[in-house]
Amino acid sequence: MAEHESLEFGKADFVLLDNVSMEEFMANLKLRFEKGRIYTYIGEVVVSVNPYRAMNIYGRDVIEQYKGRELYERPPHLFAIADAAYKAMKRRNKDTCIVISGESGAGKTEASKYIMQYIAAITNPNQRAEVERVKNMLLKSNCVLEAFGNAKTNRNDNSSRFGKYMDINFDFKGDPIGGHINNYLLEKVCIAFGKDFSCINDGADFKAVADAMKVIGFTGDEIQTVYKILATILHLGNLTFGVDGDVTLIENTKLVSVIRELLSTKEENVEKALLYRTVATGRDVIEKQHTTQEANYGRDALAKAMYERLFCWIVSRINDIIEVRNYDAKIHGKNTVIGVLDIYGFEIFQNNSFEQFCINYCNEKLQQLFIQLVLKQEQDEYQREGIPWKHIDYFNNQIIVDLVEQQHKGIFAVLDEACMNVGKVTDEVFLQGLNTKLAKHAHYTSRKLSPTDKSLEFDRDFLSKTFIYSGKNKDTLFQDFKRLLYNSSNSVLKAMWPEGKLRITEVTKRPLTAATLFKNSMISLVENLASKEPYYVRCIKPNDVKSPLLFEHERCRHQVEYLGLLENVRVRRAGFANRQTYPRFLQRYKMISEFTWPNHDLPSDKDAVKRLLQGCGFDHDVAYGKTKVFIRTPRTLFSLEEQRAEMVQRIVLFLQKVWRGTI
Ligand code: AD9
Ligand code: MG
Repeated sequence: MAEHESLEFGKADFVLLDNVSMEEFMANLKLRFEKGRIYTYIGEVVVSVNPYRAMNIYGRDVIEQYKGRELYERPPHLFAIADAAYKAMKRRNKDTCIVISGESGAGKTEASKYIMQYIAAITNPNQRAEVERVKNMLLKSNCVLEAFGNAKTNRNDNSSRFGKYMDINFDFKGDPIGGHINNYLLEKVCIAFGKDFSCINDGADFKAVADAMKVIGFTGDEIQTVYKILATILHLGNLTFGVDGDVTLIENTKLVSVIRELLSTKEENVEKALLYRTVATGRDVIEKQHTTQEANYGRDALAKAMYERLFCWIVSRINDIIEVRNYDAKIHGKNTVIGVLDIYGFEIFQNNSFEQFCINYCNEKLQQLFIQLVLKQEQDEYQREGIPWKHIDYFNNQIIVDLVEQQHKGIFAVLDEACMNVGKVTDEVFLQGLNTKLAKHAHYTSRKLSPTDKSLEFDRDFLSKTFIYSGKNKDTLFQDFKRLLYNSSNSVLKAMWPEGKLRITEVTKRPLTAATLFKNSMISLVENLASKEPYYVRCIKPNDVKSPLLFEHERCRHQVEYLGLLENVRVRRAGFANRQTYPRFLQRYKMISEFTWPNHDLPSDKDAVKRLLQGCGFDHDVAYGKTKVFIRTPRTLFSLEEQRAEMVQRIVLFLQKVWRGTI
């Protein structure tokens, strides 16, 4: 529980509320926001409210105040969480992760940057050149990825259109020695020609991005190619098609020459790929002319696919460069990891499409992980250990997650099945499938099948009013484009499109659908997070107008509700900060009590731990389970640690004297 803060700023930890009610929670959140205290704890979870103004709380001096301190010693801050994750990693050799969640515009990306900056600032005290290099690259890579992966939406001017999970690897000294980025891209980035992405929008910006890429280690050729791809995407946006009789043609042929040049291919190849597709019919291969509609569609798919491929290629190049290479670190020292997850937040627009569905499903998955780790496991353990416990109710959203991802009858499965249908109008098959398979699901409301109303409705905000256009689930890029790009004489570009190598008759395998790919990537993300010790930052967006002054009560209450924060407080308040098995506890603290040092003669380790804690006067702050002792407040643990450090020191001095023969 955080100290050093006067009560005029409200309670620094929601656990300290007099009554755990929504009213008190909201009053405290509002008061703190208005007093410029944007962070508040729930135990070890940080709740953050976007201040929408520059805060003078991230400087070097503040970093120093948090370095190496315990969570409750200082006012709540992201730095404290970053430090806790770092300490757990360093002291206890644990892989940890920091999961940042909240809706679009709530401040996740900003938080992830401050966390990275903090870790960079507190590591490498000896200024090792190699470590400095790695740190610099990790920070720079962030800026490159943002330039390509963020865009303005009506919710956030700098909205992440990709999810990012970054692992930072540390050596035995606790210094960063490398990293790895997983990106969770939305398959078909829904932004027409990427024109909203800042790196394309603004020439000056590209210069800064190019410089950052150079520092990271991209070659001149690579940067040139990136530039050419961006230019191609822009030109594609201006390309129009017309008809002459029954022949489809390109209206502005000059652009084709420009694109040819940029892509280092032959002019007639560009034209052909834009106007025809090659189809295999039995053993014959024929060239089929596009209608203008198909040509338009093909051009758009090409622009999107090029952008997406470029982004993935940039990530994989960055990974090549920042990967842990140091031979010594791999062989000898331990190599532990802190992961930082900054993913797209829930979003509900006027028109919601496949992308919103994926984003919101992803957030449901993360909420489920939070429930599993924070609410469920915790309560399960108390029950298992026989600790008196009154169960705390919460909405378990597993049912929503199942609704989306269940095999055979989940929404994704129904969608995939509909997309297998050749010939029929897929959207209708999809809706029919949903109505048949999910009619009885508690959270699915049956839909009309009118052509104008295809939106799905769920009694769950994140998924509500979504129109899943089935076309977005398929790999829609004509093979001809893949071959065109693969046959470029620009080796960087060629390498991005290896599947273009296949001849038309060799292309048989149906690529996995976007939904399946996304689902698989989410499942493995959650597995990965679950294998680490998690720390949470829960971001709240105070208003929709980016105002530093406005705390829209209803808007915030709603977020508190769906993030399950009140349940979090209840579980935390009733719960215990720390638990250890009896033998482990004794191993660590037995030297602080005459009853247990060097060995105890009590009937069991449990009795010995009881005796020890009674002796220290901490008996009131603990509970004794079947196999573990539970400690309620961190302060008790802290005090045990202090006593232990003191005793260890004394024992060492004593032994030194014995060895020297002075005793
Ligand atoms: V999205 O899901 O990617 O659309 P985020 O990532 O949650 O969203 P972001 O971090 O981009 O939101 O924050 C949105 C804007 O709020 C930023 O561009 C800042 O202008 C503002 N912001 C957020 N956090 C802070 C902060 N700690 N201090 C000052 C902030 N401004
Ligand atoms: Mg973001």
